[in-house]
Amino acid sequence: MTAQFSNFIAGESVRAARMLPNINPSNTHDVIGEFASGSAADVNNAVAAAKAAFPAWSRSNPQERHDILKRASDEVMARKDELGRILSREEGKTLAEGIGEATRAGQILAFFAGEALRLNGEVVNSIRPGVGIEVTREALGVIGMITPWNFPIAIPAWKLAPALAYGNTVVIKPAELVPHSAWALCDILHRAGLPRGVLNLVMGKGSVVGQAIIDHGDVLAISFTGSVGTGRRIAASCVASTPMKKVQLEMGGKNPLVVLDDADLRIAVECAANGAFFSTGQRCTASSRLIVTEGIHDRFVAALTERMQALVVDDALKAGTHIGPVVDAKQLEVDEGYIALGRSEGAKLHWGGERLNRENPGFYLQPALFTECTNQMRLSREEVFGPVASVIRVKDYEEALAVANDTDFGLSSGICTTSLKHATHYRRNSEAGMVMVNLPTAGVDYHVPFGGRKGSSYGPREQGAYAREFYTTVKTAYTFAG
Ligand code: UN1
Repeated sequence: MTAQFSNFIAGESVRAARMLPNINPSNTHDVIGEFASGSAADVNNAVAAAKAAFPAWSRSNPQERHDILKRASDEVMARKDELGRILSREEGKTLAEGIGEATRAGQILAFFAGEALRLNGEVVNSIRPGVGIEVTREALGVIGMITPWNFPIAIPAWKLAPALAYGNTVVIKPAELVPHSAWALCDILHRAGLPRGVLNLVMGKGSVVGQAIIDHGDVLAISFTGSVGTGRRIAASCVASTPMKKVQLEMGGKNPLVVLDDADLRIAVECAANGAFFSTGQRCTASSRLIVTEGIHDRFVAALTERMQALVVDDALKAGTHIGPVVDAKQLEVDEGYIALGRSEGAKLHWGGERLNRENPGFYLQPALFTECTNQMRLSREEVFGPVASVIRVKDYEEALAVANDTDFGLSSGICTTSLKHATHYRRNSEAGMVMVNLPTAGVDYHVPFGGRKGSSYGPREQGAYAREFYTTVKTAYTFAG
């Protein structure tokens, strides 16, 4: 019998009227389990539980919040191989990537365990005699979270951990393609000792569960990672609702990786292969525009093609696989649509882009490299969210920088160069939230701010101590002591 996974509301496992199968993208015969597909009524119950739990949790001893998050971190670390396997089986990134992501989730939980103790304020002199000013941070209340399928455990962890550390209560809806990882994380946090109602998991469809969370008047803030279109709608509805909701959006990218003539070719190829194709290119930080100066262009394309030919595309759980399958049939259709579009726009499909058959039926796609691209093509402007990269040839550094910044997005941006002058200039002038020198645009540390500009992000940064900006609200208290 297929395993069944229920929602988690008010400290109880709650069965849903409808269930959705969770299918392994490496092998569509493999049904991982049936997961609750919640309703608006489930969301109402979850929000009511979170609201009831808030007064006590927001005033709880920071040592208690620390200890719970630390216990959860310890369990994630102890079970990282198993959790990584759960993740890779439902999402399709390789087992090494899955274990790496589970480890990241464990590290995030430990970091925010410490943050619960570190939350501080300021004492300021007033301009009025005898008056003292205290600036403190307080928890917001019930926070709604809507998380994407491409980081099934790390993104729930980096939203949940700060929310809980600073004393908020939560209703979370993970992406319906990958509920198992989020379910496992919530199970761990619950057993680590969270009081009932502090964390509620409602799985299911965005149009039902996500919408009900966004529309609920007792949800005071929404943290969302996903597409620009959905993000824009969420922000508009957060502003239109009463009371207005605080909102944090992490959306797409069309991240440039500049390769200059003086780059170390080996490093540049590694950055491009990793940034563009690892995790099947399904990262908002993926390097999808490779902007290459003409002196190194042909050598770079040849070396990158050779590197791509050595990448093994296969079952995510199989040893030796470098690139797992695309997440599902719909995303595969999107990827293939962009490959066809690129050709019709006049870009040259230099290598890859073929569908592949493997031992089991899955959504296997060879990474695709386009050359002769312009930055005006839709292929170079729209996020594909697959293993597809465009090479854009430019004359010199100045043109490379201009092309890199000519985008509606601004998440991550990279440059490969041995020139201190160009690296420094690029760091200062790149219009992105994160800049990488001789490193891939994707793959970030967990203890520093994450986020971007323009169409990539909206609202305060995630991760590191900066996360407190979203997950707390500031109070300025004036006291006249007489
Ligand atoms: C990373 O590149 O390490 O959805 C993180 C995403 C991002 C996370 C990327 N929010 O791809």
